[in-house]
Amino acid sequence: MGVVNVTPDSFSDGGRYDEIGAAVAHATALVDAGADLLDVGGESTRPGATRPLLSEELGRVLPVIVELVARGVLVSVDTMRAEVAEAALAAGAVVVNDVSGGLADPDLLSVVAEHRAAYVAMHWRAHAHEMQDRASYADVVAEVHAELAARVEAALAAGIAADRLAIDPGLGFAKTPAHNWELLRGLAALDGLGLPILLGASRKSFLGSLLASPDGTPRPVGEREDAGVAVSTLAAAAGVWCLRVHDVGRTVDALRVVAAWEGREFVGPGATGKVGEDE
Ligand code: PMM
Repeated sequence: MGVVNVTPDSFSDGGRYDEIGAAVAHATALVDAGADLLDVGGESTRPGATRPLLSEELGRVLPVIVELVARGVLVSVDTMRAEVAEAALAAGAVVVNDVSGGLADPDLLSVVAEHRAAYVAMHWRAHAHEMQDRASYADVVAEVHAELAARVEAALAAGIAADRLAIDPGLGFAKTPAHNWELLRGLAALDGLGLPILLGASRKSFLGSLLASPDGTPRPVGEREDAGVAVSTLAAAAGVWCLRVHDVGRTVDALRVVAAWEGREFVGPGATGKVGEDE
């Protein structure tokens, strides 16, 4: 899943793709690099961010979605709002990626159900301005598992079919770096929910902290890509279904390595490489 943030303030690429033409060009490059699906979002969820108006969010994402759908690209909309999900699905998006797992806007789940769309329920506790105050757990793996299970129940109760659901532990959302690493170590526990797992680690601040210089300065956003690819590699080897990333090309290379290592054929757009083909 390639990330297309159409926001002026996202932490990693905010301000770069906030104009339709630039966003579509960026999106097309991600598809060329091997993305199966593009996640178009118009609300920054970085810690401390303020929410855009509904009209602003719609105005950012809809023109880009319309353009990408017209080009035959599979589109996911990254939104917490029922109205945005409705408009995006009507325009041809096929997945709703809701970082709040249906908590921010309870109407969103029935919109997804009515459209028979796919739904990603991410673990979430609060909007960006207060989420880091909620980063408190006795057992982060058990609590994220339980809270996600409740969101899955809500999605099923709203009429979303089980085979249209995926879950995401929500790295960085109401989580400290230590919580993120614990969740990654405990990823297998989420398998208990029996659903595909999506993971978004790309460029996140826990990687900046991990790679901080000796004086404690976090590694800048633009220099975290190799660490993100390392997380993607390990996650894919652990069976994660979908990786939400900014650098699609390098991630696809990593996934090809994992497939070759496991003796599997790489399945992806434009995939031609088979294990051993050039020996
Ligand atoms: N992270 C961000 C935005 N949307 N969606 C899902 N499902 N999982 C994530 O981890 C996630 C997300 C924030 O990252 P960005 O600002 O780089 O898009």
